[in-house]
Amino acid sequence: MTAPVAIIMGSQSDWETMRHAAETLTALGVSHEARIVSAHRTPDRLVAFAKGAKAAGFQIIIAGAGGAAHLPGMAAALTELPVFGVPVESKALSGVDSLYSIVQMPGGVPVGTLAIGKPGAINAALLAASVLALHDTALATKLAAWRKAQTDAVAEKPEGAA
Ligand code: RP5
Repeated sequence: MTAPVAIIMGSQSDWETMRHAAETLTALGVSHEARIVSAHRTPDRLVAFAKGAKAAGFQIIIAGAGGAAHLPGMAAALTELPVFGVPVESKALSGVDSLYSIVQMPGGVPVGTLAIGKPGAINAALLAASVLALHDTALATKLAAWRKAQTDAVAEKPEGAA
C-alpha cells in the first residue's frame, strides 16, 4: 500500500530541512515516501509525479524548495491533492525568496505555506497528520499524546531563574 504522505523536495540539499518532516511523521507512525523532484532540473519527473500522485495512493504532498521555489506551486497545479509548501532557507536571501515564491499563489491554486526552514518542515508534517487523523482515530490519539508531551515538556520557570 502506498504511504499516505509524499515528501518531495527540489534538491538533495533540501533534505537537511525536509528530514524534519520525515522524522515528525515517523514519530507519529505515519508512513511516508521522500523523493527529489525538481521543478527546474527534472520538470518531466515533476509532471509525472504530480499527475500520478493521487492514483498512486498518496493523500497529501509536502513539498519543500528553496530560492525560486516553484515546486510546491507547480505540484499544486498538477494535482487535486492538498499540497503543503515548506520554504527552504536559501543561502543568498535566507529563505525570504523561497517564502515569497511559495506563498503568493494565484487564487484557485492553493498551497498551504508553512514557516521557513525546520519549523515549517515540522509543522507541515503535523498538519498532514492532523488532516489524516480526521479519519483515523488511532492517529488522532497519537497526535493528542504528542501535543500533550510537548506541553508537559515546557517548564514553568526558566532554568537559572530565582
Ligand atoms: C532549489 O534550489 C532547491 O529546492 C534548493 O533549495 C535550491 C538549491 O539547490 P542546489 O543547488 O543545492 O541543488 O531548486
